[in-house]
Amino acid sequence: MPRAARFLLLLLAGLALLTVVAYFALTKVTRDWFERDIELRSRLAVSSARQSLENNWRTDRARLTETLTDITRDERIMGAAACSREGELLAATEAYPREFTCSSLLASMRRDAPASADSWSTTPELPSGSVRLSVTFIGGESQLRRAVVLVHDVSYLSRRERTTRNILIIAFFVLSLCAALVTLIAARLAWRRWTNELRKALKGGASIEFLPLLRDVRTLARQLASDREREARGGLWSPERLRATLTQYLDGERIVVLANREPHIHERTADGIAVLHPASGLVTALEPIMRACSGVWVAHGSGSADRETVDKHDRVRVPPGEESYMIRRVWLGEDEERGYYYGFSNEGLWPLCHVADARPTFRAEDFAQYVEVNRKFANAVCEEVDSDDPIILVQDYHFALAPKMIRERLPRATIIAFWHIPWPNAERIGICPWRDELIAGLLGASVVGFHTQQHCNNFIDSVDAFMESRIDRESNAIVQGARRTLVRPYPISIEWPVHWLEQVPSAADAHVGVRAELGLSPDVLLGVGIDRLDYTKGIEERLFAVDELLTRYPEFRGKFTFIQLAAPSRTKIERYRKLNERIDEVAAQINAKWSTANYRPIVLLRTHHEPASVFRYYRAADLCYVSSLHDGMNLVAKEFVAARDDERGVLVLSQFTGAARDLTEALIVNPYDLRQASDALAAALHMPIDQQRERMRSMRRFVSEFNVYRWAGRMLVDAAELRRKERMSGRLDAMARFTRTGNS
Ligand code: ADQ
Repeated sequence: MPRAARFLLLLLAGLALLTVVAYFALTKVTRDWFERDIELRSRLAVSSARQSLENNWRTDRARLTETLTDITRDERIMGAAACSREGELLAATEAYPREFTCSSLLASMRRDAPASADSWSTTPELPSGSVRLSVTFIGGESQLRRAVVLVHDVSYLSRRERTTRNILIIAFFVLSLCAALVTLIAARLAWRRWTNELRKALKGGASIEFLPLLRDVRTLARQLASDREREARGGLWSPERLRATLTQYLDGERIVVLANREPHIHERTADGIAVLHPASGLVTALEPIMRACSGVWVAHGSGSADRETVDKHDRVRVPPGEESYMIRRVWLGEDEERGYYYGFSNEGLWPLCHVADARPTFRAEDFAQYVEVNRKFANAVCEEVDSDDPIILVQDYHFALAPKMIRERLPRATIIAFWHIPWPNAERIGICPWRDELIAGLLGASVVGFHTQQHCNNFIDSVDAFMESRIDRESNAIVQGARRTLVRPYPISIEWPVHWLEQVPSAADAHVGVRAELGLSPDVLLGVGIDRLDYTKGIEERLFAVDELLTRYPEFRGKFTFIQLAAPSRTKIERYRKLNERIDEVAAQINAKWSTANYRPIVLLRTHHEPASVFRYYRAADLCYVSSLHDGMNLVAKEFVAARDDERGVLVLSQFTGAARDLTEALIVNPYDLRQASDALAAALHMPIDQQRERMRSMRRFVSEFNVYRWAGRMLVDAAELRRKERMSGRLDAMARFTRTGNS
């Protein structure tokens, strides 16, 4: 509860207490005062009629009654009576209530008052309300000789008490209102003072040691405000919104994507030419963007039937049947592929950027091929553009040099370079003999994007360590001469909804179908792992975690099977071949340990699966375990979430993936810690349905909102903003030059 509200509540409680105390105190004081007043009046009334009362006491009852009637002329005295000392009623006015007999009154007085008292009073209740009876004695020697009883009307006393109570209640409400108002005003003033102070501090009033922090706060606040504004304006990101963004911010210009892997591969098979979709996170993310925006995707033509399917400009329209964009294929010779792809990219940069216990290998001849192939692709890109300021998306570590090469040919181009894998710290980057070339190459881009802020920070530190440039930390930009390169985090995602799901059976059907197909018991609990066969994915550790689960949780023996889909990848590299063999060995070892006549704990499917088939496995599983040892993002985790429209299934996710920052409702584990991982697997298998639903629902909400259209849209909007600024400053420069020439 806010402090002001707490204060106000306390104040109101205090006021209420004060009102109650004041009410009782005031009532008591007024009562005492009225009682004393009545006594005084009685005495005065009786003493003024004393002579007449004494004269007629026993002798003339009619005159005595008259005298009593005279006394009742006082408007507050309702009746009067004269009693003898024996308790006999001698005379009484008409209105005197006969139930108050002289004998009972004198008896009560004898009981309650001291013998010397010359007056006494009591307040009996009558059906018509309260009255006060006062007994006053007249006469000499014996106190009880002559008693005059007066009946006083005290109804006005109750009226007064009611009025007092009402006034106090009104006063309480008025005071409460005032207190609330005062608190509100005080709180607002305090808030304004605080925000003014903060604003002053942010404007530079703060001491110097806080400046970097303040800069960060300012940048963050600006970013959040503009994000919020943009998001509020556009709603959820979708292909339509992305198209609209392209038209609105970039005049509908088409996009040129440069990526090593092509999204549709034409392969020669026994049944003719087939179109395959590679197992690649980059393709999974980028392909929906191209379908939404159209343009050209420049890639290595790697399929056995690729050459047969292109036109004379090496282009082919895709996807088959839809044909919304074009692939421009670039052909590589064996040496080029060996040096650029297997060599420098995958034996050098891949292990350099992943902390996964693999040593990078750098060969000068590989790097030479890398340079040449980057130039070849950069040239192909420049051939595909249709203006001198196109929008070009350069993808991944295969093309670190291409942005600079393209910039040299198209100085006005908007180039966005996205690095799909982690960027390590400056010390580690420093071990690459061509680190300067890599960094300089990337700085040819207008925007360099990474999945996380940490990777951005590492990149900026690397620039700081190895390059001649100015770092504008306020806007996270690198300034070289008149050019700026923004360095920004853009966490990648998947399309939403995933179009492949239209071809996939429901979760219930997939559950039955997959188990039957693999010869598993229909009620076996199923875990699934889906990866390219890569040592960074932690497949070995994953299988060991299953072994640990069966060792420590005997209830799952014979009841839990883990299916590993592993698409062969980079098989020409020794490290990957060894991994292939090792995974086989580990799976066989675990199966030998726990298998029975009709039970297998590990099912290893070491083939490529088309996306619809991958999604069927996601839907059939009770859990998905993503155990990467280091991963930029990992889209498998997000795909599993997208597949589960039944809101069932549990995601167990390595803390070393970018996705662990987004999918916080997954069970997050350290994949090296087998005990912890096996505990998480057991927790997943034991998890009640409603908890599964709650977690899955929340993750689905996140992925649907932070989808790949948002990823692309934000990069394009940032690039457009930079482009607008550059055009503006270009125009200003031209004007300045014109003015100078005109003056000279
Ligand atoms: P990848 O290393 O390829 O991506 P990931 O993001 O998990 O890793 O994507 C893998 C893709 O391949 C998924 O779409 C998955 O469905 C598919 N796939 C995996 N195994 C398959 C199989 N056996 N058969 C068919 N398809 C399979 C790189 C980075 C990641 C980053 C992405 C996107 O390493 O960190 O998330 O780029 O930026």
